[in-house]
Amino acid sequence: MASGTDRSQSTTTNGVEELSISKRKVALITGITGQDGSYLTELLLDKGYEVHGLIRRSSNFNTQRINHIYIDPHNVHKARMKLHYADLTDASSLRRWIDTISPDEIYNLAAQSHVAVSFEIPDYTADVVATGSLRLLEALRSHITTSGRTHVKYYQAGSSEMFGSTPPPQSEDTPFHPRSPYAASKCAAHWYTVNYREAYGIFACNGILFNHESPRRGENFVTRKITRAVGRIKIGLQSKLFLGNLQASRDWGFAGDYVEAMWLMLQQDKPDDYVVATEESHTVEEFLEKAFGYVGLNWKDHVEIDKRYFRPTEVDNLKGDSSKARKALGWKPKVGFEQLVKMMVDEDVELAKREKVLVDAGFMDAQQQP
Ligand code: NDP
Ligand code: GDR
Repeated sequence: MASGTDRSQSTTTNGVEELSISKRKVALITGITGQDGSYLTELLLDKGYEVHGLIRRSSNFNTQRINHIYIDPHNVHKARMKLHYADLTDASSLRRWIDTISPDEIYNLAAQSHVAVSFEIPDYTADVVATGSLRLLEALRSHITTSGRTHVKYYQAGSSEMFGSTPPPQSEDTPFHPRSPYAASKCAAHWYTVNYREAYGIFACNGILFNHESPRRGENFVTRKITRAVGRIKIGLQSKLFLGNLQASRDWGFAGDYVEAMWLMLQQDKPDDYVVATEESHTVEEFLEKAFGYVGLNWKDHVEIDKRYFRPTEVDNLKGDSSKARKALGWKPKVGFEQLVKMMVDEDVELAKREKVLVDAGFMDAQQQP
């Protein structure tokens, strides 16, 4: 699906089309195939942007979350989302695409984003999350220097994991104490972003986002792991769910709400850093109670603890203070905890029903997940 297109290929000989294209804002998103990338793309397309996404090469297509908004690039009148191969570990690709696309806004969402996995592949996590962000900032700095396009804005996907063991409520003034290679790498990316803002005057913002979930959440994050299991247990495709620490507490919001905060940060007159959170925290156990209870099940009948899912160092308690974002950006979450759980369970019950049809027809093993 990725193409080698550039902006000039989007223009036509039709004057009206060319005018509207030249006036259109252009966004570049890394991590477009991820949960947040898909919601942000929808938001920006709705606002009339042309959206370019960098995707990495994989042996299977990794574009499931954005397939529904993909239009063949040969359809120049309609295709406003374009995909290009690049990788945060490949500086030359980042530099080339920034120069070719000439974006007005860059959203750096790409990451090895799984905290537990970062203990298994720490070098790679640092390479993508920390040094990858530095590569992108450096490519942007070089682009601005050579093109004179000083208005380009940059968003860095920071994380509440940076606060780690510092007790809640956590705000922009709370000291970082990262508890994983992932979190330490996000701290580096945060400070690279601050430094490029101070050293070169680049419009660069850090969004310090607390956990945000959705039916598009990766299936090995705890909320989706739970709602997938609830759906499959309800439909009779599985009976047990193995989890780790149930006492960790998280400030869980809806991803669709959080991408709006990213966009708002880049619409301000001055660059700054913002915490984005619901200001409500719940334990994994509370999530279990709500999700299983919603479909009339008792989580205690199905959940077993597996030590494999405990982390060498845990983040016990996250609860954000997002008063700055609420005041300065006029942002607030629309979806609350209960609504989020129901939205995810509803979608995963439907997904399990579709799986059941395949299992019953002999096209899929019940143990197998698509
Ligand atoms: P996902 O894991 O769903 O998406 C990560 C994206 O990064 C995917 O598109 C992935 O591609 C891409 N990616 C991974 N490695 C590379 C690489 N080497 N080069 C280029 N692209 C790469 O994350 P989310 O959408 O949930 O999160 C978006 C960002 O926000 C991440 O940086 C995450 O760390 C951060 N964050 C997320 C929070 C959350 O609660 N969701 C909270 C705070 C911060 P592929 O599809 O091929 O795997
Ligand atoms: P987190 O999300 O580490 O907060 O990072 P995750 O859903 O992985 O874990 C949340 C909490 O649940 C506990 N837990 C389990 N976690 C997983 N994944 N699997 C289990 O079986 C399990 N059992 C219990 C964890 O120990 C933890 O305490 C997410 C990611 O999106 C990051 O990229 C992002 O930066 C932060 O949120 C904010």
